[in-house]
Amino acid sequence: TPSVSRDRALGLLLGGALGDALGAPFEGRAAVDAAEIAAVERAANPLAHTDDTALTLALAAHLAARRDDHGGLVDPDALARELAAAWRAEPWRGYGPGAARVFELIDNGTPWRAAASAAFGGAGSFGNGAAMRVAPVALVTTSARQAAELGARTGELTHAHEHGRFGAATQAAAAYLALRGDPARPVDVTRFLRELHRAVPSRPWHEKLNRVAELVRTAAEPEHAARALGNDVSALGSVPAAVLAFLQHPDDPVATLRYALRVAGDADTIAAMAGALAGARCGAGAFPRAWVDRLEAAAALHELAGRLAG
Ligand code: F2R
Ligand code: MG
Ligand code: MG
Ligand code: MG
Repeated sequence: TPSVSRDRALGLLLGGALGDALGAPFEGRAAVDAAEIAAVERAANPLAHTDDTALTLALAAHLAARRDDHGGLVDPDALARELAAAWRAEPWRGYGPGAARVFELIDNGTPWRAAASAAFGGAGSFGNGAAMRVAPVALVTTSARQAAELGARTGELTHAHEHGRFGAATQAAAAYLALRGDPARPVDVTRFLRELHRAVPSRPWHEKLNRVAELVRTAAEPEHAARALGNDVSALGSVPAAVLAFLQHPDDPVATLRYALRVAGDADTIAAMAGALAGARCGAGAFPRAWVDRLEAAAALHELAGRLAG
């Protein structure tokens, strides 16, 4: 497999962080309009990230350290402890209540499988927390299928419900396809979505991905996409909208981010996932310099991109 350029590795990481930080003020809102987004873009304040980026940083650091050691791609027990340590260090980053409880158990020594399985009365979490952090998996894998499998394995550390895992698998495969596609050729939407179908053996996911295809075909507005796909904190109710935001504007990361923010609902997370896909395809240079300079996590993301590229 040809190597990943530093620009695209950095784009994947910065795109996720920009979506998270630009979307944070809008999280939970029923609607977001273009003027509000423009005001957040124009402001000069630092762009603070939330749990989405905090956990992405922890996962990316784990992948980079494993790569330097020539170990397996992940060490699940160690990764679970590192994710829990990221929560412990900054519990105020906006974590979901289920996630906080799982991390607290792991941090206190409970094995991750027991901790994740105990969530929500034993159902496990179907939140999008596994999907929102997973994009860096695309940087160390060599096929969409492998990205999906590794994504699911990193997801089940906290998300025992199948939809939590499927969300991570879908977003990981999408990030792989975005990263490995030729940016000089238009994205083949049908083929892209066919690969995502293969990544997730699940009727409800296939049904959502079919709707994504139709919404691309009709150039649906974000408000309509939110109703057709969902925009909530569940994986099934947010990952499809993020994939759609990317596929609506695959060669314009700023347009992808704005579309994702206007989907509203879990805006930070939908924009983080969409931004990672856009940056993976178009590279870091496609984001406005002024936004990147405001990112609180910029230095850490640059360092990790250097270690994960190549
Ligand atoms: N949690 C938030 N934002 C709202 C709170 C913000 C915070 N209080 C603040 O402003 O400071 N954002 C972050 O959480 C989402 C990722 O969630 P994750 O990590 O999957 O967490 P959790 O708690 O496991 O799941 C999220 C919610 O989904 C519902 N849910 C999940 N599984 C369920 C099940 N089996 N049965 C019923 N409900 C289930 C619950 O409502 C969970 O709280 C991202 O948006 C991130 O930005
Ligand atoms: Mg968040
Ligand atoms: Mg969120
Ligand atoms: Mg390197």
